[in-house]
Amino acid sequence: MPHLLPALPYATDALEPYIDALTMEIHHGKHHQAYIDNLNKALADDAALETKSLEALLTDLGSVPESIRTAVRNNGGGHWNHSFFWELMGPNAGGAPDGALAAAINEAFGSFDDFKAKLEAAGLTRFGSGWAWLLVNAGRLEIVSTANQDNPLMGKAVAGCEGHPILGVDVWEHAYYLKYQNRRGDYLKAWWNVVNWPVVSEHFAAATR
Ligand code: MN3
Repeated sequence: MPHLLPALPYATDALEPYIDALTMEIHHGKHHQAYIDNLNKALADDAALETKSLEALLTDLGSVPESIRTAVRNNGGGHWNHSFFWELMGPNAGGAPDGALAAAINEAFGSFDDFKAKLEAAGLTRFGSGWAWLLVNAGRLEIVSTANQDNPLMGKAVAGCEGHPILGVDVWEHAYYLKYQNRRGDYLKAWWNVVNWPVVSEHFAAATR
C-alpha cells in the first residue's frame, strides 16, 4: 500500500481543552484513515500512479484517468489536507507569529487581529464542508476557502484558487461537532490556541524562498 497514515505528532488529548481527545481519535484514526484506504483502493490498478507522490497527483489531477479522478481528488485531497493539518497544531502553542511571517501578515491584512478575523470569516462562510487557507500566491499572502477536500495545490481550474498553503483549518463538522456542535465560530476562535506558528513560519519560508 503506497499511502500510509502518518502518526500524530502529539497525543490525542494534547490539544485539550480546545480540541477534545475523542474528536482527535476519530478524526485521525477513522476519517483520515478512510481517505487513505479509499485513495489506495482507487490507485490499486495503476502501478505508475501508485508510485507517484501525493503532491504530484494533486498538482496534476488532469493526468489521472477520468474513471478515478474524483476519487483521487477527494481522498488524495483528504490525505494531504489532514497530514498538513496535524502538523500545524500542537500543545502549548498559539500566541502569534514573529519575524518575516508576522511582517507579511501585517502588510497583507493590516494586523494580526484583522488576519484572524478574515480567516475565521472564510471558514464560517464556507457553506457545507471544506477548509480555510492562508497561502502564498506569487509571493503574496492570501486567504481563501475550498469546498470538500479540495486544496490550493489542485489549482484554479479545480479548487478555484492556487498557491502554496502555509496554514489551513478544517471546517468539516467532524472536526468540531462533538465539542462545539453547530458553533463553528467558537471552534475557529478556540483553534488559534493550538496553532504551531514555528511550523507555519517554516512553510512561509519554503514558499517564499
Ligand atoms: Mn477533517
